[in-house]
Order: sequence, then structure tokens, then C-alpha cells
Amino acid sequence: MSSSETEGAVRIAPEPFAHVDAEEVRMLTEEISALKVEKGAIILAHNYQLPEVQDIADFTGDSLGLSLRAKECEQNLIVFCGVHFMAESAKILNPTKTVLLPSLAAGCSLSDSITYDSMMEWKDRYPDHTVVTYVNSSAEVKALSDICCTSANAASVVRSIDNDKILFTPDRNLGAWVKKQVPEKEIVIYDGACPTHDVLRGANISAADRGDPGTIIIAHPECREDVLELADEICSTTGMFEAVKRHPHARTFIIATEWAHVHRMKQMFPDREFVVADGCIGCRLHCPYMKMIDLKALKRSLAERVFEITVDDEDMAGARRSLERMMAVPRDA
Ligand code: CIZ
Repeated sequence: MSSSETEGAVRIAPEPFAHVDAEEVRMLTEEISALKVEKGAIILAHNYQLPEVQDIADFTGDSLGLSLRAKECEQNLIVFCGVHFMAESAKILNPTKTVLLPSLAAGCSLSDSITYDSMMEWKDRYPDHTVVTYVNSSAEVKALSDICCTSANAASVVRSIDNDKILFTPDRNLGAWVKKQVPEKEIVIYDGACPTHDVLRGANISAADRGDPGTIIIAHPECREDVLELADEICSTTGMFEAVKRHPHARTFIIATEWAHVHRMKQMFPDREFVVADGCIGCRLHCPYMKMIDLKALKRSLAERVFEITVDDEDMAGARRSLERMMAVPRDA
């Protein structure tokens, strides 16, 4: 049976992007490493980046973790392999450093689902509500918010607020999950979603489950409720590494998030099996924007110093305030 055929209810898909030429990857990796030293740069890569981009990065992680890395590092030139709002956050938290995003096509549908106008419209509708905005949003939208949150701290942030009325933006699935955890607050939820996670259904999780004894299902909170109901663990990408450690006897993990995240999970836990919970046959949970940056784009970014991320002063100040308020909230609040 070829690796792309089905075996009973279980779909065994080929590794996405397995066509990447190994020799080309080796050459580009060497060139990028030399350029990085020559330019005094640091390369940061999000957990959803192409495996070969993750492999060449100095650090991999979630968006906030990477922005904080950018703060700690001595380099003043940061090449951010992720999507636009993440590079913006890195710039906001590191205003004196140069932040490059190797492809301007690396956008985010969830971030684009909320604009200045739509946020103002919702704020007008709910004037007594405190606005909590997921970091997957533009600097302009963060600046219009009272406080930011990540997928790791959303419930803690909402609990920490001295107001029972919350307007949660823009992710409706993350918002619904927070609402379940903080039932004492009245939470109004904006109607945005990440299409990569939102495509997944509980039925897909059940199909991916071969019934291996002790299989653990780990889902990202951007997934829909029917998926989260089946999950043993619900966490951010960074939280997923800790979740694996909490199950030392489990061999198989079904992962409900963007497929590239399992690359480092496999590297970190080579004795475990990670199965991506597919959304549909052959296409896996795939974020096209996260895959806009390949090694060629990364090399060009370093060589030509493109594309520099800038944020206007007003958005910079407002977004920084919302991010810093979030960072002041204790993790287990
Ligand atoms: O903020 C991030 O990095 C995203 C998009 C997901 C996560 O859970 O790390």
C-alpha cells in the first residue's frame, strides 16, 4: 500500500513538502548561515513554519515567546519567519531593533477578520465591556483594545479583569473556550476564526484515532468546540510540548493544529508517534500564509535586508500598552 492510501478508517498522508530537494536545502542552509553571521542577524521561526526553516532558526516558538527572545538577544537585526502580525509584535516589543519579514505575502486570515472599522463598530455596541484581543491581530486592532491575550493565557487574562463584561476578539473558538472556563463573566465574542483550525471537526479526530491504547488527543483552542470536547489536552503550541511530558506512558498523540508543529514535536520526542488530525483528505491542517517563507525567501531577506516591518507611532504605543498589560498578568490568575 502506498503511503497516501487509506488503511481502514485511518488516513496515512505523505509528508507535506517532502519534494524539497535535499541538496538544495543543504546549499541554501550553508548560504543563510554565512549571511546571518555576516549581517549580525538572528533568525526566529514560528512553530508553524516549514520544517527546513525551523531547522535553520536560532529559536523556534510561539509568537509571544519569539518576541520575548528578540528582546533578550544581543543582535539588532531580527529575521522573523512567521506571519505579519507576529513580526509587528516583535517590532512593538523591540522598537530599537530592525525586524525583517522575509515575505510580505505572509498574512493571517484571522488577523484580517478584524479591522479598525469592525472593531469600532463592536466597541460602540458594547461600550461597557473591556476589550480583550488575541495576539493574532494587527497592531492597529491591539491599540484599540484594553488588553491582549495569547492562547496560553486567555482565561487568566479574562479572570484578571476588574469588569464582569468582556468583549473578546477576534477568535470565536478561543473565545468560546474561555467563556467555558470563566462562566462568571458575561463574555461577548467577535465572529472571527482561523480557517486552518476551524475546518477541523470532531469526526476528523475520530477518524485519525486508530484506537491505540492510551492515545492522547491534544488540540489548539482555535479549534471548534466539537474538537475540543474530544481532547485530553487543550493548549497553545508551546504548551503542547509540556502536555506530551505530562503523559510519559502514552505512545501516540493526535495533534489538532497546523501540521508543521509536529516537526519539532517529533524531534523532541523521537520515541513517540505524532499524528496530525486531518481536516480533509490529502490537505492536512495547512496554513498557506505560514508557508510563504521558504529558504530562498529567507536568504533574500538577509542579503537584501527585506522586508522591514514598521508600525506607526500611535499604533505602536497603544499596542505596546495592551501587550504589556497582558504580560503583567500572572499565568495562573
Ligand atoms: O500566537 C501563536 O504563536 C499562535 C498563532 C499559536 C500558538 O498557540 O502558539
